[in-house]
Amino acid sequence: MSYATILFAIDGPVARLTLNRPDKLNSFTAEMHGELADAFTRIESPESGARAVLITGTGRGFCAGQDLGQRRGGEAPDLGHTIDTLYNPLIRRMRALKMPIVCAVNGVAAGAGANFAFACDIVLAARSASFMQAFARIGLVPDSGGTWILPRLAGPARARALAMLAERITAEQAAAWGLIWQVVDDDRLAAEAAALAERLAAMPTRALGAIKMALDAAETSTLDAQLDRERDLQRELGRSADYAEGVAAFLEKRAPAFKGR
Ligand code: T3D
Repeated sequence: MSYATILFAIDGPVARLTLNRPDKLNSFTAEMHGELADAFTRIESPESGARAVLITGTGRGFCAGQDLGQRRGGEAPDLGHTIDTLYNPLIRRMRALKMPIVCAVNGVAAGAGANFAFACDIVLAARSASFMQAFARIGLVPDSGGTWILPRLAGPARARALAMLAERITAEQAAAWGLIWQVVDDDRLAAEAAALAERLAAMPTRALGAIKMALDAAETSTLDAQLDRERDLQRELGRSADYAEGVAAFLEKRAPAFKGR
């Protein structure tokens, strides 16, 4: 499938999605949002065979957020409209996707680009990469879930300073603050992220989707409600082919062959 602003391929069980506007640090345009939406529709299709997604960017940036060239001059734009129709559906879709999303942050991730990365399930970053909640520099509030995810990942004190000061932080700082999973050497990023996506794609997909859903739900649940949710999920997963295979493989002392069912 060929797109103008992203590269997209479903390679066996791994869907690879690469932002591809390197001269503008892969910043988001309406066209890119449309292409991402189309790619996610393909990934979600039961025929896709995808069981994990790998997201990265081309060139020296990961994503610099909204393309500000599209906001030049003229009348004040209705940003609520673009958030409502483009950014929020993208983040909601990523969080609802019933398979893990690995993000390989290859360079600067700024504005909505940073929060797009944080909406993925496991984030690796190149040692030279950086993160910036650029919004306050242009008079905006962190969007794409930034005000929700930052305090949860980094704690309220760091979230406030990150959002208000809009300073650029290193990948190592981001890892030390719990914003991302791991920093890897630049020349190892692509290989390590691909290996991680392939590893996740071979795991019991329904269980990974349930983990993702349960952890997100826990953010707004009581312990009581969460215990009930875990019971319900365990009941459902206990009837899955992958659970039967996992137990059989353990008892037979062999590697499991999960099918994502
Ligand atoms: O509008 C809505 O719909 C609401 C939604 C908003 C969501 C948002 O994301 S708001 C936040 C938007 N993003 C920013 O404010 C970040 C702007 N970019 C920067 O601050 C810096 O570029 C970086 C810190 C990301 C990287 O700095 P540096 O020095 O490494 O690179 P650079 O030289 O600034 O950028 C390289 C090129 O990319 C340059 O183009 P040129 O001069 O070589 O032709 C630059 O203009 C372009 N670029 C970088 N970011 C953007 C961009 N072009 C358009 N939009 C960008 N966001």
